[in-house]
Amino acid sequence: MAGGERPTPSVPSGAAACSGGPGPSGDAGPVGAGSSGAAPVGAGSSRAATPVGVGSSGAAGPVPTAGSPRVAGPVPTAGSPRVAGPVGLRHLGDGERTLVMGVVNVTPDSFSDGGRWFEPAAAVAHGHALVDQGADLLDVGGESTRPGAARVPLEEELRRVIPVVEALARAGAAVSVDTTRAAVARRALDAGALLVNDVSGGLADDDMYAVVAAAGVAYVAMHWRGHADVMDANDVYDDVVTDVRRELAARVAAMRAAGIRDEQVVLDPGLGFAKAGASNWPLLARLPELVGDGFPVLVGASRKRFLGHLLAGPDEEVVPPLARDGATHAISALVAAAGAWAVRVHDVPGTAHAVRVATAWHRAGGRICTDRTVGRDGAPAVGGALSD
Ligand code: PMM
Repeated sequence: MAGGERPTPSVPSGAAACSGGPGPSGDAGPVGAGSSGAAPVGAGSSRAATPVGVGSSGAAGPVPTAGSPRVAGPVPTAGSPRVAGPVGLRHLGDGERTLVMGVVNVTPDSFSDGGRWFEPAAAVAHGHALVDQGADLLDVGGESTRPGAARVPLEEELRRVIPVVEALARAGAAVSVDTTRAAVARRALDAGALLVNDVSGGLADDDMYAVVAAAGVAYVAMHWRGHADVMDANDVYDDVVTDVRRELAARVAAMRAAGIRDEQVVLDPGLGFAKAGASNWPLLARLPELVGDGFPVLVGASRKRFLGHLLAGPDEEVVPPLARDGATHAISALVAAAGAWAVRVHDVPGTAHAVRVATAWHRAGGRICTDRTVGRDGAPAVGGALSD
């Protein structure tokens, strides 16, 4: 197993991420270069929250750096050519641009578009429309993960997802399957999917890693602390960024042990999952820390609740999902500028523009960096800064 041969270097804290100006094509130094040698900020924090309804997620250190020298380094930059995509997807995009993953929810009850693409023909037509609008990838899912949602039986998930994956893949689209079930992943890969997007990071189905390892395909491991019925109760963190990185590190260790190679792995901070509101913002503001861990990063902020709360007017009425696209575009530009590999969104045209803005920003020498300092108690002070 290639992954098992790799050392697990310490992770740059990101605290010095503003130093040095990256060139538009500036490759990072070797793996682990730029690490101050100090222990990662906040690593080893003793107060780990206990997720509800999930077994121990492990208490490893922050995410081990991936082996590729093209992705390591302390200064994540916009649309960075340093962030190679996962295996099987490197033909997408121009290598410098954050990719746009368009959402195809074949569900009656997803929070922002539930029911609109529930019929297979409508879902396939929607997928084609998203590609025409600029989507690089299509993420097909058959189970809503909105807070409180009930689980869908396996056979029903298969019935919803497989024909849509098959039709879109046959037409030449790069298709991802959004599932926590190994059996669905297996069937979707047989039907032509190139990537498995697992919001549970492998915690929901013990067979998932074996399927992904055997297929050798790209795999998104999202930060997750339990199914939709319990996730809001799990929004308990000491320092959310450090805790999420530590829990993702445990997933990386488990993936390596199961034979999944680093080049297959994409990590995702899991916005909105066990992050009801305020917890989402540090994960965005300090995204360079996760990007700096060396794996491609996917961000799924699209139309999520925390944006509805952000945009609420004086009456405090939460803005509905379809009115959250402008905020989603802004986040897409920011995380693209911070080095995200891809953004998962419902509204593709605006996001395609947003990531192009980020690429232009990067090519002109702009960068986003963290500007955090370490508090007296050793905890990081949350903060992000834009600089150009
Ligand atoms: N969010 C949703 C579904 N799948 N997958 C990843 N990797 N990351 C996410 O943030 C994510 C996801 C929920 O959104 P939806 O109900 O609109 O699909």
